[in-house]
Amino acid sequence: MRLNRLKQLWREGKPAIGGFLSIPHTLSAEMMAHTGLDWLCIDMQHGCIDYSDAVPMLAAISTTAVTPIVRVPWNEPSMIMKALDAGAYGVIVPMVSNRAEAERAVAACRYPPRGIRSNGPNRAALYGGADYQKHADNEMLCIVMIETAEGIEKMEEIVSTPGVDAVYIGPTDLALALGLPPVMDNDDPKHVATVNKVLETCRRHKVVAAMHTMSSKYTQRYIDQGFQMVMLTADRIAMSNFVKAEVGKLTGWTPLVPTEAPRRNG
Ligand code: 3PY
Ligand code: MG
Repeated sequence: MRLNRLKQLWREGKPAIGGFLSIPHTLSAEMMAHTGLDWLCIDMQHGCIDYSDAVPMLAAISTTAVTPIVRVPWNEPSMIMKALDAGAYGVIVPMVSNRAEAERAVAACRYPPRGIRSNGPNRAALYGGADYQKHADNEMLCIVMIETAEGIEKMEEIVSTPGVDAVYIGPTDLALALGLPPVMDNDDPKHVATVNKVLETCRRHKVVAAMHTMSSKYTQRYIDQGFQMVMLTADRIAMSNFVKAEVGKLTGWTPLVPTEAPRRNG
């Protein structure tokens, strides 16, 4: 079976840097897969992406050695299983708030007797190999998100749930849970302290700590702190940031403010 490269990197104590895909197209997925990132996550929670978009995007990513991950819309076993059957090598499960929810996510990622995953790796066996079912439990990543008030309170029981491979912080939901504005790359002392507490809890339980950013500055900071899974950027952010920066460099021309289209008065 094809091995999960992220697991290999983590065993060697190395970080894995990745990106999110919110645009429902194979071309943007394939282009992002050719940028040097270790992993790409097809975001079915907040991205404009359906299952019929996600399957060809997984095929596009697998033209490269990039590890394909799916963020499922919710902690729902049938969606987790469909993502894995389509060839995701891991799922990111949002808003996990306690041990029971973490166990539910883990069980959906593992075949019996370890879990409740149903057999049917249609595309996964093409991508992973004919012996997929024999080794899948050891290669598929169950990554749960801590980003709710209850999840912060119960991080110890979530992080220590057997079968959880990594704990992924959603910075903006985490900020809301702390009563702060939903800001990414957040320096609020309350936010920083909570992020550090998740990292410390992960370290104690030998679970990978994962963090979501919007810049190389913060990605570097989290790598240096010991996060082993860090998101650098997303397709839509990269596209929009690059063009805005280029537009900003031009002189002798006034950029159109897109929301200010001419309107008829009266
Ligand atoms: C968050 O910021 O809450 C996330 O889940 C990142 O996508
Ligand atoms: Mg979130």
